[in-house]
Amino acid sequence: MTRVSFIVPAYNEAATIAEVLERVAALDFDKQIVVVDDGSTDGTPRVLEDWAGRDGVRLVRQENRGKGAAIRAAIPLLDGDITVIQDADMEYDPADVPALIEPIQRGSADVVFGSRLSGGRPQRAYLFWHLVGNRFLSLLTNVLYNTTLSDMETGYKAFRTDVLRTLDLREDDFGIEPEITAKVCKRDLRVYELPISYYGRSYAEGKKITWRDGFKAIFVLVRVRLLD
Ligand SMILES: Nc1nc2c(ncn2[C@@H]2O[C@H](COP(=O)(O)OP(=O)(O)OP(=O)(O)O)[C@@H](O)[C@H]2O)c(=O)[nH]1
Ligand SMILES: [Mg+2]
Repeated sequence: MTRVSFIVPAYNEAATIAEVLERVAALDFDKQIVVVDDGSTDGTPRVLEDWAGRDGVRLVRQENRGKGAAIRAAIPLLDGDITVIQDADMEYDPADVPALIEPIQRGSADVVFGSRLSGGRPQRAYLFWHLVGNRFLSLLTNVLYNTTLSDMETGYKAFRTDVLRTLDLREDDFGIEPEITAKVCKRDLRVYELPISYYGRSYAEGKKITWRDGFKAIFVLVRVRLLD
């Protein structure tokens, strides 16, 4: 049976982290859950106390350095065959994970992206300029790397763990998403995508990514293409 590792980056997610972890824990796989809380200032650490010491759960605490640093801190601890990045904000539904990892389990894919922009249901209908930005960044990815991804910025990415380990990730902040996409596409890996649901939240509800991260994504996509 495949063992699945979940990386859960969590920064000030007290409202949703417990539900996310319960839904992940309820999935019917052999699994490991690595939660990285770097300096949350809300009730997140208190919620996580209940999860410390549970079977297959690892908690990492460190100084706040961003989503990328959180993901990178988790990588050396992974012991599953497949790794899924699971945001802590309930935008991405763990019920989509079995479908997400299936192409890896059957031996067809090395990496699978869950796409919010290819007909998954339901989708929150909001944030027009984010949609424009995500479509543009995906188009740029496809031009630079000769791929056909519809949502390179998606938070739901699944990997063969040995492949994830070799990506040599360096970004600390949200630059990790274009860095992962670029490095995966640059190498001769089998990348698949499939539609997922997306229960998007607003900035008032705690969303943290901004237009600055969008500009940085352009820079990272081009840099990896030309230099790395
Ligand atoms: N540990 C840690 N997690 C973070 C940090 N910044 C963001 N995250 C987590 O990364 C995930 C994505 O952050 P969001 O604010 O939801 O970003 P978003 O704008 O919704 O973008 P996506 O969900 O990635 O499309 C959430 O689980 C956050 O808690 C950070 O500095 N440290
Ligand atoms: Mg989010």
